[in-house]
Amino acid sequence: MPRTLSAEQQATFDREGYLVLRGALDPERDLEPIMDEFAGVLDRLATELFAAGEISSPYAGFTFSDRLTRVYAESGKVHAQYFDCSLPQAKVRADTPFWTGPAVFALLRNPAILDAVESLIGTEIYANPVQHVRIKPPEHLTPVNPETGQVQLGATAWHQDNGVVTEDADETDIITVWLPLTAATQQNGCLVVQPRGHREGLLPHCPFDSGAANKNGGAGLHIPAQYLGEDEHLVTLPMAAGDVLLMHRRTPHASHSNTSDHVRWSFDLRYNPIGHPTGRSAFPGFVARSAANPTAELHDPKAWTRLWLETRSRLAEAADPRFNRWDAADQACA
Ligand SMILES: O=C(O)CCC(=O)C(=O)O
Ligand SMILES: [Fe+2]
Repeated sequence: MPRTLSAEQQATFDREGYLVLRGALDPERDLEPIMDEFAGVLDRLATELFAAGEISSPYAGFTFSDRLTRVYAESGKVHAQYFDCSLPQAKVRADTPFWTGPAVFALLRNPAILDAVESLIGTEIYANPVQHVRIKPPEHLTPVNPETGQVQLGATAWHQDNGVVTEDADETDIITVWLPLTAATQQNGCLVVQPRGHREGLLPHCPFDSGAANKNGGAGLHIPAQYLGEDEHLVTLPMAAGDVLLMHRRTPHASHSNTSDHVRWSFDLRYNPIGHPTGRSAFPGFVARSAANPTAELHDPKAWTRLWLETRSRLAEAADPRFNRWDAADQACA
């Protein structure tokens, strides 16, 4: 596998708005350290919940998927924020959990990922702070949110990533990099994309009513169905561990519900040219690669964690920043 994209791959990305790189990562070298790190995070969560009397067993000795599912089921809550490498968009507290461990940082700096991104946006690469781990639990084993009656962390509604950042970043060439840690299948909720949809410009996005807001994080923004292409033109993207999806910021995409018995586990990362607006200025990014100024690159995972800790302290004291430009009262949302 060449480390940089071929002319044909670049042309495919430009034309279709996405590109799957099969086997771009080595699961053992690139993904297993992350899974080991998350086993530790889950162990801590289970220990804390057990100590607090919220679960009757720490469920040690189970696989990651089964342990997580049991902990979520018995505590009645999907503890997604505990694992995520970003803060929530609202109500950040001084102790809001997040996870920015060294294995996650190594993924953000993974040379194969940065080489592919470099082919698309050049050598000056900023790790955009819109980054998440998504551990989507089996829907039939996961309790609904007792307040809203809605699925917690179910399907992701149709959206463009450009639509979920602020408008200052509309012209920033943000590349989305989506990758599964374990196989993503139609059954466990892999991604679906609308090929060539990136050529239609930015489509209207509407917030869900508050009851459904947990569906897609944040304000639960989604593109109303009438703005999307015909179903037969949509492409479902099963992916194996090691595969990497590159997406244009205006490619409409969604993901299925997890109807399997195991978690669907993925990361979505974003990169943009250094110095351009990230669309989430309240959150910290960092220089992942720079040929022009290599000393500006961040190599220390602890320094990355400090950026998020400082951000958390600042946001805990402040009013919620504005993350969303769309209004439910807009004509497009009627
Ligand atoms: O993983 C998902 O379900 C959604 C991911 C997504 O929207 C993204 O990577 O931009
Ligand atoms: Fe997205």
